[in-house]
Amino acid sequence: MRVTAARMRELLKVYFILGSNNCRKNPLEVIAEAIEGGITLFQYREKGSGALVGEEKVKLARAIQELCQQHRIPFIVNDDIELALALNADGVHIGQEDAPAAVVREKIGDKILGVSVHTREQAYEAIRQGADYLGIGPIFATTTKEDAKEAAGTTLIKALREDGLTVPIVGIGGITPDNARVVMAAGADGVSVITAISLADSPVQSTRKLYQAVHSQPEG
Ligand code: TZP
Ligand code: MG
Repeated sequence: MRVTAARMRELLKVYFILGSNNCRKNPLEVIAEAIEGGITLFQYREKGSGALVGEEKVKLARAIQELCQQHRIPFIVNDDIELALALNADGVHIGQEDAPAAVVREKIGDKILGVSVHTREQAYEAIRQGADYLGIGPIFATTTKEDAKEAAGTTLIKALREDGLTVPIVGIGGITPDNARVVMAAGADGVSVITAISLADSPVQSTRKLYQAVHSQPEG
């Protein structure tokens, strides 16, 4: 059975993304702390300079998946459909440069499918092709993604909500405990972050703060 929209919205609340090159210490330690702090979903995104490949990538993926399973945090793989299938991951996340969402949906069956979109057209197309949630960003400036587009703010999230679209949406890019509320107020169901947790002095504390920001009442 496909994930329900209601469950997907809950999973997106504090969505932590990480690859080995996003942290200064052992990724497993960082993820353990993030889990302790309250992340709701995890994505393994092993890419960019210094990223692991081949057996090393698979080995780390397996270790992270095991940790996530112990704590019942769904484990999503970025881009690498074959790895997701080989590990029986809970889902995959793809961008516009990857295979079309419909092709990926066909391959992964009922696993969770997330798609990054940058325009209204891309958003509707991703939904039509079977996305369970949309990733929208970069909302704020980020240096984490080497080929990231310019910060686009919350315009697209707001536009889709004004259209009446209820599909689960997560914001990404430069999100921190201090600006997470802005993303939620625009209509996102949650926030996805890399460095706000992976490079925090205390990943536990930073995750707790993100969790609080996402669950706090909108200002006004
Ligand atoms: N896609 C858009 S921005 C981004 C990705 C993967 C990087 C987000 O990283 P950070 O450190 O949370 O800004
Ligand atoms: Mg991709």
